Amino acid sequence: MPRYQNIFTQIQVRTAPEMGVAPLSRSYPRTGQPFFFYLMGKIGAAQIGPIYLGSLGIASLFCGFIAIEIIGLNMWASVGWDPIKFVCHLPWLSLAPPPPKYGLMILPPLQEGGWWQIAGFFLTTSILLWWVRTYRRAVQLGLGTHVAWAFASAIWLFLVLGFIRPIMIGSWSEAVPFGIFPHLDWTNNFSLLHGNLFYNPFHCLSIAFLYGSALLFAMHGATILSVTRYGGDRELDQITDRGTAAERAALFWRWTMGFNASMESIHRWAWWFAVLTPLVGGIGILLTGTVVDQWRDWAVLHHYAVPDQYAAPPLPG
Ligand code: 07D
Ligand code: 07D
Repeated sequence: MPRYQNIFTQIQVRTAPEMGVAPLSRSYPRTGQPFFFYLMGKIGAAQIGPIYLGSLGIASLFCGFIAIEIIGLNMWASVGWDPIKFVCHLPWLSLAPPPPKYGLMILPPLQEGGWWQIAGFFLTTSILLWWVRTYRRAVQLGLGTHVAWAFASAIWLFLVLGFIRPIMIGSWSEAVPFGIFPHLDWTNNFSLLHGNLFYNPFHCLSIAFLYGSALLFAMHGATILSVTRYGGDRELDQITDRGTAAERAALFWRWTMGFNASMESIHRWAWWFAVLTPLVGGIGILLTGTVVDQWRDWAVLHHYAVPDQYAAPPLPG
């Protein structure tokens, strides 16, 4: 049975479902009767399941469900329980954190941020449990824990935005509201209140890593797709069947830009760029309102902006 399928692999094999390797130590059995789905086979593996849920997975989904339920019901209540309004207005509905007068109070009145706090607690617990699950599944399969640490980087930014920074400032009101457009309004207001986030060097770094991630992803995806005709998508075979796809791919980059990553290092480049995006971003957010209140004033102070918006700083000397 072919193990590596990509978008160009035309044949979909229908045979006994593959159950995967046995886990290294005792764990729950995998659940669900596996089945084949033709359309999924067009974009990945056609076999769906079995899945490993385990106690952490169930606890995480349970907490996530409670969080979504609290957010959804509060939003629905805010339009007078009208189902049509709920659906039509959903992107604009909000569940906001407590107002500033409650500071860091645990469980203020439910209608004044109490529900936000309970939902936040369950959402955070759900995300942390899912993190432990990714870590434990990797260890069980004898893998490295790279996925878990990359996820931890996103969780760092999430915790800075909704937990660590509000605690450092002393008010839950600093945290992000739940809601599709409301969280964008919060993002915009955050930048305006703190004197233009573009002057925060960690925001700059985060953007460079974000754009860099997109560039690297495009380069790597394009490179591998361009050598699938030589079996380049079968990454494992490339270790033994040398002289075809991987070498051509590397040579392409050496010839076009003078330097080529190796088959291993390109994945380290991608991992680091992606991980550094929220990691440096979280540092930038944590510094805002704690160490630096107004980023443009701070830039003026450090001579990379002048008080006049449209003038460049003078040259040194
Ligand atoms: C494609 C993987 C799949 C994930 C998806 C998102 C939810 C939310 C809503 C319960 C790439 C699932 C969405 C579970 C359900 C409710 C009310 C990942 C992929 C499809 N944002 N943000 C979005 C979150 C912050 C910002 C979209 C989450 C910060 C801007 C979606 C968080 C700031 C824009 C979303 C979070 C910020 C968005 C698409 C958490 C600064 C957009 C996300 C937990 C970083 C874009 C209408 C996407 C948009 C968008 C989710 C935090 C800024 C709703 C879960 C506070 C400027 N954000 N965001 O595809 O279209 O991610 O908004 O921290 O323009 Mg956001
Ligand atoms: C949100 C990590 C948490 C997510 C987790 C996932 C679920 C379930 C469900 C799959 C995204 C939880 C998952 C709940 C999923 C299913 C079904 C990562 C998150 C744990 N900015 N900006 C960034 C740009 C401006 C502002 C980063 C560009 C303006 C604020 C990024 C521009 C103002 C914050 C970035 C621009 C402003 C940011 C986010 C351009 C608004 C942040 C990186 C071209 C007017 C965040 C330091 C990331 C940050 C951030 C890009 C402009 C405000 C690089 C390109 C000036 C307040 N901005 N920004 O990975 O870290 O997010 O800042 O104008 O907090 Mg910005």
